[in-house]
Amino acid sequence: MHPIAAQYSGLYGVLGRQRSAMIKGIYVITDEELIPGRTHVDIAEAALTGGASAIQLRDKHASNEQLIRIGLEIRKLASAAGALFIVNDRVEVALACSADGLHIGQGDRPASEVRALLPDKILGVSVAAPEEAATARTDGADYLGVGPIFATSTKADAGEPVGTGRIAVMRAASGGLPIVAIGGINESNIAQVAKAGADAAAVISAVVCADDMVEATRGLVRIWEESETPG
Ligand code: TZP
Ligand code: MG
Repeated sequence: MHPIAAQYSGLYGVLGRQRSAMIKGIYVITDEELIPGRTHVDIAEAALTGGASAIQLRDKHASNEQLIRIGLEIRKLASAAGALFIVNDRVEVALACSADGLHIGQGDRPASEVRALLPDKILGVSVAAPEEAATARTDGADYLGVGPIFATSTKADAGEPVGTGRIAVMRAASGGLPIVAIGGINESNIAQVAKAGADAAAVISAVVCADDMVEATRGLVRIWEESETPG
């Protein structure tokens, strides 16, 4: 490697470790389609009040313009709460809202391309197989989304549940990147996810469909803190 390139790759390595260290706890993903009238901002505000450490703005249908307006609101709320703000899929929205990061799946733009566009942001990549985990790391991912851990009806094409055992398998394949477990996680099973060694648990319906979103988030945070494994 050219010495200048080596110097920069070392710098990105340091930045990456700092970014990765912030991925922990309860990560709430917004979804306006589950409960009519519950907006992305309502969900984010409640989740942050309840102690979520990260909010992801996820909307497959809204325009970039609409999402930028919403994202700017969530940006302010997350900053005030000391939480991370991550955008799903949309590079332009993440940039326009000064989000902390972007989350992409295997069907989105390649992670290496997104990393080049967003050198300073947290980059999360959903992975289903150990080879995808290794590639995501090489491409510059800061954390891996792994799931669905349990059955979920929130994402139609999520696939069969992989179980909590997949968390350790993916971590081994990723060279130690933080793992965000997702899919069907709720207050009755989140302790298993923490004990399996996940760094964070991402939830949609467990918060968005709860009668009281603040209390639901608080409950998940409490169980997580009681159950997480050190390190
Ligand atoms: N990716 C894998 S499963 C899933 C996503 C976005 C849906 C998670 O939703 P829920 O309601 O927490 O099961
Ligand atoms: Mg995607």
